[in-house]
Amino acid sequence: MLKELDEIKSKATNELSGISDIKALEDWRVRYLGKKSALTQALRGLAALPVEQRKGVGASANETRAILDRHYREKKESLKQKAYQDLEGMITVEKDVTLPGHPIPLGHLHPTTQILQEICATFASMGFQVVEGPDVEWDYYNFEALNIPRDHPARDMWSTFWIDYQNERGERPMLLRTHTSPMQIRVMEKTRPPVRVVVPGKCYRYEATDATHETMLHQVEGLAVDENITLANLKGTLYEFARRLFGAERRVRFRCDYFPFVEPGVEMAIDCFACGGAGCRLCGNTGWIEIMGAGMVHPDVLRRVDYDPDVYTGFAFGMGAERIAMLRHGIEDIRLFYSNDLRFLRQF
Ligand code: 2NL
Repeated sequence: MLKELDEIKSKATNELSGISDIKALEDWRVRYLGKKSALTQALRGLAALPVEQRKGVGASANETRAILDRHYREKKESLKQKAYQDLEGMITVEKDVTLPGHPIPLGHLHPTTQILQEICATFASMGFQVVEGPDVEWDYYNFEALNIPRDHPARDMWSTFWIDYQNERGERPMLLRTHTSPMQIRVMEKTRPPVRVVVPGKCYRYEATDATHETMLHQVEGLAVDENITLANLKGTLYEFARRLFGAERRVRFRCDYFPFVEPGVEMAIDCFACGGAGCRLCGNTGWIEIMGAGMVHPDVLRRVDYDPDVYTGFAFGMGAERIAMLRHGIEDIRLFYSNDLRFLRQF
C-alpha cells in the first residue's frame, strides 16, 4: 500500500509538470484529488486494513494528499500569473501607435465674430483703438447725449427695449442700447482729443424679424475727434476701409443722409462687386450697395462732453456687422446667424 501511494505521488507530480493550461489542471485535480481518485479511495479503505498497518498508511496517504494539494495550488497560481502575462503581451501588441487617433471635433468662430474681428482689425491698423461698452445703457447715453431728447420725433427711429427698473420719478431710464454710440460718449467724457476708437457690440431693436431685421444685431461704430478733422478725413478713411474689405478696385459713393448726432450726415455705398455696377439682385438693380452711415459729429454732441467745437471736430460712422457679413458671403436671411443651424454655421 505504501508503495502504491509512492507511485501515485510520483506519477501525479510528473504529470503535473507537463500541464500548461487551467483546463488540464482541473482534469488532473479530479484524477488525483477527486472523490474517485485512487488516493481518496485509499483513505476510505483505511478502515478495512489491519490495525498495525492503518496508522502508517493513513499518515502516508494524508501526507501525499497534502503534498499533491500544495503542488496543485502552486501550479494554479503560476498558470494564473502566466495567463496575466500573456494578456499583457497581447495588449502591448495591440497598442499600434501608427493607427489614426479619434478626431476631436473642432469648432470655429461664429461668422459674426469673424467679421467683427476683421472690421476692427482694419480700423486698428489705421490707428483706431477697439473698446467695448455695456449692453444695458442709460437713456442719457443712448439718446440724450446724442441729440435725441425725450419726446423728440427722432426717437421714433429706434424701436427700443426698455428695462423695467423705475427711478424715483417713475421713469424707466434704462434700456438695451440701440447702437454702440453710447460707449463713444463714455470715451469722450473720460478722455481728451485726439480720440480714435471703434466700438463693436450687440445692439437691440424692438421690431418684427424678417430676412433683413433681427431684434439683436451687431454694430461697429467708429469715432475720430481731433483738431482739423474734416469730411475729407471721413471719406479717405472709409474709402480705405471699403477697399480693404471688399476689394482694391471698389468705388465709393457718398450721399446725404440724416442722423441726429451728426451734421452733415452721409450714407456710404460701394459699387456692386457682384455685377460690377450693371445691376443685379444683390444691389437691387442699382449697381450700388449701401454699407454704412456716417457724418461729422454734431457740435452739440461735442459740447455735451465738454469738447469745444471751435477747437475740435470729428467724424463718426456706424455699420451693421451682419449686413457686412451677408454681403461678403451672399447670405440672404439675417435670421440664419442666430438660429444655431450647424449646416449654416459650418460654411464659414
Ligand atoms: C448707421 C449709422 C452712424 C454714428 C453712427 C456717432 C456716434 C457719436 C457721435 C456721432 Cl458718439 N455719431 N455715430 C454717426 C453716423 C452714423 O451709424 O446706419 N449705423 C448702422
